[in-house]
Amino acid sequence: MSILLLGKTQIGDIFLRHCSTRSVDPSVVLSTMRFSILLFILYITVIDGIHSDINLLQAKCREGSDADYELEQEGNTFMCLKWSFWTDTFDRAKNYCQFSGTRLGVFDTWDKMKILQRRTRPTWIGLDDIQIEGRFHWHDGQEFRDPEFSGFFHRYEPSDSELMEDCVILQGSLLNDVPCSASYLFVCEKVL
Ligand SMILES: [Ca+2]
Ligand SMILES: [Ca+2]
Repeated sequence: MSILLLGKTQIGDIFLRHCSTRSVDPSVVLSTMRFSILLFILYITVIDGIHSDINLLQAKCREGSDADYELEQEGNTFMCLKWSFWTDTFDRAKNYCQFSGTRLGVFDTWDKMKILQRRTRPTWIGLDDIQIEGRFHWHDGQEFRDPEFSGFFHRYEPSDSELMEDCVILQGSLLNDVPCSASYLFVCEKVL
């Protein structure tokens, strides 16, 4: 409180006396203080910007009639996802997502795979080789190519076992192709 009662000149005098008794150059101290304040303002501005971007994505993720979509983050990657709590065939799961204007989840980077791997139960994702055997496509149209996506599947998968495995699930921590007629949980992705 007593500091508030001091005038600007008195504060300046105290500062100069403090510097001279400690043999410190006042201009160096002042420029260091100015630099620190600038850094602090910059930090606050950046953090504030990041928070408002996340809030914007969160709002976009939850807009619409289906309120079950949640924003999930891994590093700089954000995905807007809805995890089913019931099982269904691949086609029915795909149709369910499309009916809500979304798609089966496309997990085409390791950050996205890390989001998928938070789930432990087998789950359909947006990847299949239904059209051409052996050529998998993500449900954003992108082809699944090696070596770009090497390591996404389990060892010795995709196996197309008994020539009838065209749809992909998360199984354990990696992917496996299985018959599309099987029933699993699934994940829809709203593109932000
Ligand atoms: Ca196949
Ligand atoms: Ca397989």
